[in-house]
Amino acid sequence: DPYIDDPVRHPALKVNSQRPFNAEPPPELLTENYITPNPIFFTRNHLPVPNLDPETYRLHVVGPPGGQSLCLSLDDLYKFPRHEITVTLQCAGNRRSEMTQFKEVRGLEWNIGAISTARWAGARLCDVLAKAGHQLCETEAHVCFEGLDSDPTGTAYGASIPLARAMDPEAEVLLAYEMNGQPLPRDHGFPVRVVVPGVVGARHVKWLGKVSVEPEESYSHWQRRDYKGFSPSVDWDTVDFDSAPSIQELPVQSAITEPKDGETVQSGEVTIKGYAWSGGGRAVVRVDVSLDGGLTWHVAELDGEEQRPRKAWAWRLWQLQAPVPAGRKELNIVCKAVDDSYNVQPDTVAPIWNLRGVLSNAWHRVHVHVAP
Ligand code: MTE
Ligand code: MO
Repeated sequence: DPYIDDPVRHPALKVNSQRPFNAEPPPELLTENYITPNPIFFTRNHLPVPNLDPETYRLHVVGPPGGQSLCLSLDDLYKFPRHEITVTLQCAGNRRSEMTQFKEVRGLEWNIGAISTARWAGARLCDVLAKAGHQLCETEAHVCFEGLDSDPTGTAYGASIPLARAMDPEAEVLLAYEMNGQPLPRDHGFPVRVVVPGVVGARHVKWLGKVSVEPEESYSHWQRRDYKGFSPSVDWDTVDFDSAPSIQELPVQSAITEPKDGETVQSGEVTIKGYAWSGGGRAVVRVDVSLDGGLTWHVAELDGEEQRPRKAWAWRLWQLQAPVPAGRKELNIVCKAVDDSYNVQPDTVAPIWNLRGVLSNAWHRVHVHVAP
């Protein structure tokens, strides 16, 4: 059993798959804290968790022709300027179960919890690449990452991002060795992972073993044959993975974490809570909430966390206290977020449905009963 050595996990996690381990926190725990506690941070593993020794761990950074390749220990990484940022990480498959309800898709049945937020610390990727002699001359190049987790044939997890993002100090791409003030937990990439603010979870390669600059995107399955979006008309017989770009920045997203679907709420006043986030550093500027399925709207109160322009890497938590209209027996609660490019969420799943069930960001809907 290649999974025998996997770490012990928190019992509150909702498990979608045991081997490999995939799990999300329940909605009400997800927005209890702005920073997700490490033990309940969602986990998305494609392979068994490697057990790496921090003493012998080395990160290989391939240098350019005429430059120097680096073989970095953890202590070597600590010598680069330490950079710390709050970043929300979301899986492309978050909220996939809502797509499944519309029409079958292939993938793990994530509810709304394949998203979490942490304070990450590490070396900036641009500093490490510069030390190896890389420059931003090849504007079309890509930085490829390889994990130290692998399948029985020895194939490692891999992904890539454009070199332009990697070399941009303002993009704040990290080689992170700390998560919320602790060494990374094993499930989240101990001892080193990539953190790419504003970009889909799949590029945040865990258990990082190798970094190289290549003329093409990573040839990994997860870069080329997965994590891409398609028209609702495309099925598994007609899909051409080469025809679509790999997902990088994610679209605007929000969801309701309280109350839960099917719950009974008191008459009088109802409190609604949730999260909202957008990719690419775009800030969430507003969350609209409806109690009547989208006929009339209230504006939710956003938390006070500071959002830097074009570097809003972390989610906003929001809440709304609203009177329950007299005589109502049920409420169709809906939320939708707006980001600072005025991108909005689509109202239904149908026009964004895709065979892999990624990029699921339709208005989130929760149906509750009102206590008599
Ligand atoms: N890195 C490696 N090496 N192996 C993986 O399976 N999964 C990716 C990414 N990095 C993965 C990986 C995916 S799809 C996601 S969504 C995030 O890690 C999840 O990170 P988390 O488990 O820390 O939440
Ligand atoms: Mo993912």
